[in-house]
Amino acid sequence: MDFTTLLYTPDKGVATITLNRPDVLNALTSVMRNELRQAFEQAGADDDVRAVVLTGGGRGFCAGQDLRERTDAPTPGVGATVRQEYNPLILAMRQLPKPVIAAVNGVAAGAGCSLALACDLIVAAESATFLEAFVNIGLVPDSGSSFFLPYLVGYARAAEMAFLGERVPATGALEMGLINRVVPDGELQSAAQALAGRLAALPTKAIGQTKRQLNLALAATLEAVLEEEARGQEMATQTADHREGLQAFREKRPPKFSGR
Ligand code: LHQ
Repeated sequence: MDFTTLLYTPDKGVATITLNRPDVLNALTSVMRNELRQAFEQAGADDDVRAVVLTGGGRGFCAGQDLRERTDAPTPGVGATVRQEYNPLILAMRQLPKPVIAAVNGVAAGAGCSLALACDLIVAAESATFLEAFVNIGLVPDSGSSFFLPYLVGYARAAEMAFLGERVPATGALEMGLINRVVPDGELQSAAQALAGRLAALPTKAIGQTKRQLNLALAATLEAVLEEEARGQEMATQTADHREGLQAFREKRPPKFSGR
């Protein structure tokens, strides 16, 4: 299948999906979310693919929702967007019975951070950063961040990241258990491919079932948290602070939030 917003490259058992909107740090549009889900489905349907690498083209991994895609905030239908486009993508990644590795080459922000966290393993370049950017524009975590974040780093660190929306450098992310490995920038792709190659040579059915079991073991259901996130995002997009956050982003100035 031909994609317009990403590259899909199967090679020796490893399918590499490269987010390909580098000018906007691979911010997610509706087309891109749908293509991403299709790419994961394609990897799932192809028996020759036994591991997947997700990475970003250019200097960013993924800056989350494309904030220029929405021009008339508040958007009443954002809950539907989360339910119909983001949530099925996160579930497709987590339900894929094959290992998925994020090769985080630069900033992973908002839903872009969620996308990385939905992978099974995360390898990051030294210069990569992770931020739960939602709060900076008056929104709440979505796309599974409020599920995966406290599970990975514990409540206190999750709350700090989600409340403050600050950039966490790759080394800090490694220390807090958010990610698996940090490698020099120039070695990221080869390190991720080497890890994926190792995984692709392992018993794929057993790895798939192991993934299923580990996910089952996470007590709360992901579906319930995803639904709560969709409801919360619907509420947050109706606020004055979200409008101010968007406006400030577009005008390249710090936002002045009012609490309304
Ligand atoms: C962007 C973006 C972007 C468009 C950088 N969009 N252009 C939300 C709402 C509704 C439904 C469901 O879900 C969600 C989930 C979310 O993901 S909400 C969170 C959305 N993401 C953000 O708020 C992050 C916004 N971006 C940033 O804070 C910064 O750009 C980061 C920290 C990611 C990177 O900073 P820098 O490295 O300093 O790069 P930059 O800011 O200069 O960005 C480079 C270009 O990319 C720039 O364009 P320009 O034309 O000026 O070169 C940005 O405007 C563009 N860009 N993020 N999300």
